[in-house]
Amino acid sequence: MKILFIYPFPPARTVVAARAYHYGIGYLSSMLVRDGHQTALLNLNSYQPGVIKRALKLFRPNLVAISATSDQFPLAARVVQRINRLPEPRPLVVLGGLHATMAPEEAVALPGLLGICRGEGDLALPALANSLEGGEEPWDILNFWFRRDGEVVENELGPLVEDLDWLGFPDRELFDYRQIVSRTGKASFSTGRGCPFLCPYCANHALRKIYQGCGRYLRQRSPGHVVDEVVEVLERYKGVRQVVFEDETFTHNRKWVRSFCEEYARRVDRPFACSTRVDQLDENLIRWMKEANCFQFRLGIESGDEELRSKVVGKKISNDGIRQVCGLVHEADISLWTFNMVGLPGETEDNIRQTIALNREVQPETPFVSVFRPYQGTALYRECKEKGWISDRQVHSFFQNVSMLDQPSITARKVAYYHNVFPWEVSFPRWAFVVRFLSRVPIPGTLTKSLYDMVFPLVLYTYKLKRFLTGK
Ligand code: B12
Repeated sequence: MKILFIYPFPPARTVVAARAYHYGIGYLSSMLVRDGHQTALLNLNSYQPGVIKRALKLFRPNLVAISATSDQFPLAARVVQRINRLPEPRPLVVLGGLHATMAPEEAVALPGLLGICRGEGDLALPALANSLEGGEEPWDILNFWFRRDGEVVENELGPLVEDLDWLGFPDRELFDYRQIVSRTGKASFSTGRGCPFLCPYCANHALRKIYQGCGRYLRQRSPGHVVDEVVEVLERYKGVRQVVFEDETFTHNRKWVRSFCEEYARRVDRPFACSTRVDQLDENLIRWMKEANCFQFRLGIESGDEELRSKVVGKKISNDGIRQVCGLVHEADISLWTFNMVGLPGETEDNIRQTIALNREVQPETPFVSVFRPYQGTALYRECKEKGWISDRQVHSFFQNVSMLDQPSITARKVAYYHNVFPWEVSFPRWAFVVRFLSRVPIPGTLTKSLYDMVFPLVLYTYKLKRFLTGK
């Protein structure tokens, strides 16, 4: 059977997100191919009805499989609507991903869907494709909620795949990976699923609860299997200069890291980057990783205010702890990225200034900043909802500076302002006055847009220039 994946990617303010790899779709495709099905992918960067129609005409899929997180859901909904308006015969359409998992009622309510997949689809989607191909009734397939004659059939979640190595490698050809590598010089990998921490803003605590009784939520591939994949990717796609591990907390299991580092150092000759938490790093880990050619740590600072970081973000990590670990990272001559948020529930301007100050102290090569967005299904979403802080403002893109919150401690306009000035205040304080000025000139008729939004792409070139000048 022919399955067309659609990956709706809302327009970003930057060119960075133009085309990216998606592990979920990669794994689903390889599982479908293993069962003898044929897959294709349509990357959508905006609502392009003509492109959708042409793709369907060209590939003639029996099933369309759309993947969406919450930011992607509004665009995904328009795609479903568009397919539903095409003349018969139309393909069946299913939707899966984070939004369908966390807000299944909203997702399954989309007219024109056969159903939605809650949670991991590695077994569920092939089961659906096999059953449709065999002319069977699909209504009892685990993980799926189906729309059937005006009713919703809610199937339970099936067991989680315990041995991730069994899944094999995710399909990269589907994404034209050669092009991704030639554009970025990077290849990215996922070494496991889940996270041991329960931060109330992140999906993981909710997912852990949803999967209760379905087996172990936190799983890791074996180090050998991960390195096998890296070696295969490096052989197949020439031009990879850096390897990136995208897991949320790469170093949570010391024993695993140790054995991974030994294997990686022995078999791979490319530098790697990874994300982790400050409290999951120490001198020994940093040394092992440096020896294995780790060139970059991406660490979540989130807020410069300890109370906010601990009570709202759920990370009980002190500022001193952050200073100390970032110092060790610099001492080891490893590049540092930090992740930060502005517009957190209860946050004040003072708090944001503390975040800027802490970032200045620890001197990241790149300080990333996002506007806090409460995601449905999380504890922080519920809290903001109860307080009546969630506005009806639509956020269409990952990189927008629009806060969804209307809260007493800070206005949405101020949050947008700090989102704009943040990287400049941290990395180029002498030039920040330009951005401060541009960000204070509002574009009439808009809530958060300022003159700065019109010159925003410049920020990218500034970092490129900095990297060029410093050779990093
Ligand atoms: C790796 C990762 C990234 C990577 C790559 C993401 C990608 N495109 O693959 C990077 C670093 C790029 C990234 C970026 C962002 N991320 Co991210 N990321 C993750 C992380 C840690 C793991 C995702 C993953 O690969 N899981 C493993 C794969 C196999 O699972 P999966 O993608 O969910 O797919 C499975 C199922 O969902 C299902 N499925 C998926 N699609 C479909 C479709 C059908 C038809 C079916 C049947 C099933 C199905 O089957 C798949 C296989 O089992 C998650 C945390 C988490 N626990 O999910 C956050 C997460 C997805 N990210 C999140 C966010 C917010 C972002 C950013 C917006 C952050 C920011 N402000 O910049 C950006 C988005 C920009 C971008 N370029 O994508 C949120 C999304 C929240 C939400 N409810 O929507 C999460 C959940 C973390 C959180 N804060 O809660 N991210």
